[in-house]
Amino acid sequence: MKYVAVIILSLLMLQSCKEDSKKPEVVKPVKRPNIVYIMADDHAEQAISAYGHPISKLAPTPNIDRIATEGALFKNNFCTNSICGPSRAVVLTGKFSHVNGFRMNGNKFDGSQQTFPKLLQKAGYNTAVIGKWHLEGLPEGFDYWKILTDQGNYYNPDFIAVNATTKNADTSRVQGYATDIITQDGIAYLNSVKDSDQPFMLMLQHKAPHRNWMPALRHANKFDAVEFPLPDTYFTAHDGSLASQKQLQTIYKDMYEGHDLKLTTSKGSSELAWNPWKSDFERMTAEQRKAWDSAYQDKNDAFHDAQLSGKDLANYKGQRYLQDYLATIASMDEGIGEVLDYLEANGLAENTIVVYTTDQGFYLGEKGWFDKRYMYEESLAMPLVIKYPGVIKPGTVIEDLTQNLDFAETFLDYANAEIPEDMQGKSLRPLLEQTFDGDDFRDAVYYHYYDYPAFHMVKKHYGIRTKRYKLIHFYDDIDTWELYDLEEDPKEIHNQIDNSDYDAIETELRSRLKELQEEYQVKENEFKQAPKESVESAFKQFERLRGETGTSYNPQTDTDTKL
Ligand code: SGN
Ligand code: CA
Repeated sequence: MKYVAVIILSLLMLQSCKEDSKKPEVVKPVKRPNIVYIMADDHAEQAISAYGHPISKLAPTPNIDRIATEGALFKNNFCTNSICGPSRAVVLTGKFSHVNGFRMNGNKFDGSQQTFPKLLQKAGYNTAVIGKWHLEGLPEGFDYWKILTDQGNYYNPDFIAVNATTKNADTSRVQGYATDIITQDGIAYLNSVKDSDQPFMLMLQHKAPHRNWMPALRHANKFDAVEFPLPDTYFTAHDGSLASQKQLQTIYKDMYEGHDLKLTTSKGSSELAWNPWKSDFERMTAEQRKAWDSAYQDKNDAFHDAQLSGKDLANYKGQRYLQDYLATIASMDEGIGEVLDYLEANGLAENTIVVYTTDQGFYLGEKGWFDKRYMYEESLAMPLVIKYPGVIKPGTVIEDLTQNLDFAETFLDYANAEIPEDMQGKSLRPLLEQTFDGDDFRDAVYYHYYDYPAFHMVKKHYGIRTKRYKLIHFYDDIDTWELYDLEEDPKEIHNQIDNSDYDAIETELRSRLKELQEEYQVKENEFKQAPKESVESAFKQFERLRGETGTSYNPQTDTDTKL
């Protein structure tokens, strides 16, 4: 009898547990903030005016700056692995790539694992993701989602969403410009939850300003008359860094003249020069294409008239790249303004945390490059601004070392939900509220990039960055170490690894690096080299893809008649 009673009681408990897991937990009495997490793709700090870089002064981002002015700006926020999918997986899980399993683009995110949206949902939040996803598989842990397929397209993009009637994930093409569509969908979601008692968390994730930098038609000529300052490392020789010599991401060597730079084959023609993927342009409607061609006609004709070569051509390419890159940001900044205005107009601004960030930094001509991947500053840095009226003091500037690893913990902390022990970052709340009183929030960040051989052929590497120094080990094909003194050499041009003045620092960095690897549970098998043949064939394939347009420029060997 006793046993029967125990069994019945257990069954009842099990039943109530099951019901509990279906129902959101009882909301705690505090009013928990909503979270609007806006994330761009490849948006460099150099292109956000709140960070004050000369390029951004000529192409300001007033709405992103609004978040910084009303809240906090992080000056030393870094990604753990400078590439799209992996950075997003770190944000969702609060765990390094080697723990969440998503090491490089093309991996499939294990959606069954713990993520902060799932935990927020469990804690009673309504959750949504709109825009770029790029984790393969479909989002889990979201009450509403509508994602771009794969990398997404600027014009008339395809979205996957759950069909309300059939409950299947359906793909459909949406007419318009990706950034504007994502903004409008975000506002529609906000509109649908604004009157609910449930707090919400929206991830609004743009395609812009990702390659191939196609601006909205209204911005196609926005920067035509502007001359942007190209970095003084634009023609750097990469002495002392074999790893930097071996990439395929130099603006004047590797950019596709049609696809990337929107150059045409000859004067008067609207046919694009080298354009290995036609689909970005072919998916435009005839009307969009006509407007596009006429917007680009004058500058392309002027380009053909100028007959540029050598260094002049290399400089010109840098300008064209920046004009388009920054023009795609203009639409995004406008959209962010609309979202901020919406929150204000609907009485939501006070109780909503707004975050703006991107998946990783980007090169705007530093070292001659575009793209990201390296552990050098431009691509390691991840812009981050956060506002929460009444909680974060306007104009707060945070210099401490922080990472995308900390985002999940921060959101859970503000949602008053438990932060799981196995998350590897820490809540940024003490920094945001200026209550942190320890010596160092974090003395060093750990980094590991795996995506090789792949686009741009940046070799695998890992390393450590402290406030002042950086030590990197490129362990694939080449086995080289690099050490930079960021105070003496912020542009990372002088590798000090062989300079005996830095021996003591090197020893210290190596030992701290080891400790971090232990702390973060990095196993031996994380350092596998790619098979030699696959590297060779990838190099060939990407060099072929670059096309033989005859206009690539090598500042070290090419004689320049115009100099
Ligand atoms: C595409 C781009 C690359 C870029 C990767 C990764 N080429 O392949 O330049 O490095 O994506 O970008 S493209 O011309 O086809 O756009 S990421 O943001 O997804 O990591
Ligand atoms: Ca990216």
